[in-house]
Amino acid sequence: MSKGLSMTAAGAPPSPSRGGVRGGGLSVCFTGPRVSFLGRLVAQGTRRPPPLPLPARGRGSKWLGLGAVLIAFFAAHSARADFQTCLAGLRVTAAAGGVSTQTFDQATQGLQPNPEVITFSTSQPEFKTPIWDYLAGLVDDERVADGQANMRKWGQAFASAQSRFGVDPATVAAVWGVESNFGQAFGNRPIVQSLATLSCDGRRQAYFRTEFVAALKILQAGDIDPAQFKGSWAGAFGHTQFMPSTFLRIAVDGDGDGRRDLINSVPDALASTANYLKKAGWQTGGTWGFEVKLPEGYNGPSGRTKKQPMTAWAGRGIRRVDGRPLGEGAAGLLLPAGPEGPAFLVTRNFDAIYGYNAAESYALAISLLSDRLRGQPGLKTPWPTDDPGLSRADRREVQTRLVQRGYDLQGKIDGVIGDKTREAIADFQGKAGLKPDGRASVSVLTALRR
Ligand SMILES: [Ca+2]
Repeated sequence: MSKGLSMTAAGAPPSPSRGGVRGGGLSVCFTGPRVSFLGRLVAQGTRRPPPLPLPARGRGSKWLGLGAVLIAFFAAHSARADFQTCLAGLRVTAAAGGVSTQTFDQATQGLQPNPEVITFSTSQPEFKTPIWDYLAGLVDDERVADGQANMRKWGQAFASAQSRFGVDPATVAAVWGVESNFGQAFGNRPIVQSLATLSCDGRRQAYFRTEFVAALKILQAGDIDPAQFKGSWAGAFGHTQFMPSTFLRIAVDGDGDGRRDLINSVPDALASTANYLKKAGWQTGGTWGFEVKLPEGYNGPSGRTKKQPMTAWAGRGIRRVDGRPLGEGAAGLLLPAGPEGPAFLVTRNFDAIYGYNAAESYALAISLLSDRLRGQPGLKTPWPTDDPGLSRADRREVQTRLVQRGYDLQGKIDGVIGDKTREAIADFQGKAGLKPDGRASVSVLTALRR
């Protein structure tokens, strides 16, 4: 599930980077007073060693240098020993969970921890992404066109998922589009290695141990080819970025070959997504909600979970922007940017999408994309900003124009606004007399086009 805002996976831990906007810009930081074994590995590897307490000068420096090398050597050696000790414990845990020793030994033979995933799990986003930037990248014309093409291409699989689980194609397609860009972005980190690493160090080790054991059970059942078992740093994988435990509970065989393969089978992934939403309370034939217009000076209740009957909302003067009646049932009033921005009445189906990845911005992205995939127009009410966000096509243009002006983006014209792009934008903004906030926005693109 999606990804900054980029890494969401069904059942994945809330992460700074879920859902579509896969974020770059992760700084190396380890929290807490304890230097973890991976911290030690990193200290020995990619990070510079700590400064020496004495001036490293003159005769003594050679010996001080040797001392630092020896310390690093023993630290790394000890870190690896810690990981092997941890793996031995995981072997016992996995066996208790029904994983055969053969499965465990095959999957973990020669396994080394990957410090990079700890870096991801402990890093904090440096930039708070405004909702309009988040949505502009996830719900753009390109994703709508790709989604509609895929709905035609996989029409039979969508229809089959709908008849089995009662979830309409546009909703399932929207999840697919946000989770993996319709199968274009799965993540390429080995799942077993990532989860073993996260089981032995960093935050939420108990959670990741459960996922680690679930991953081994998937391999043991033969659903996924071990060589292809790759995904996000947190262990989400496949077209719909399920976590292993979510896979065990929810994944279904959509193409009838007897395997549940969310990596190679689009029909399996679509059916599994529909099953997820159904289990999360999806009401067949219902809507996620709709955009509404508030009466002037509205100061009544709001919030996704504060549901009231539609009649109560109508009584408060709230109308659909398309002029149709509010309809039946109950809804909450969602105001993602306060009463001055777009407003939505959201139903239990919105909550089902929210269950996929617990962020209202994520659920709104899926909902708005599904409307666009149905051929409906976008939002009527503008976001309360004079500098809106950019589509991925526009973000690529920003990157292209930055490179033309001599900025080094390391060859990446990918529409993903990571640290390098942000730094270049901020520098350009400063020179252009704009506020140097590093945001890829309309004002920056306009200035770059001059
Ligand atoms: Ca299958």
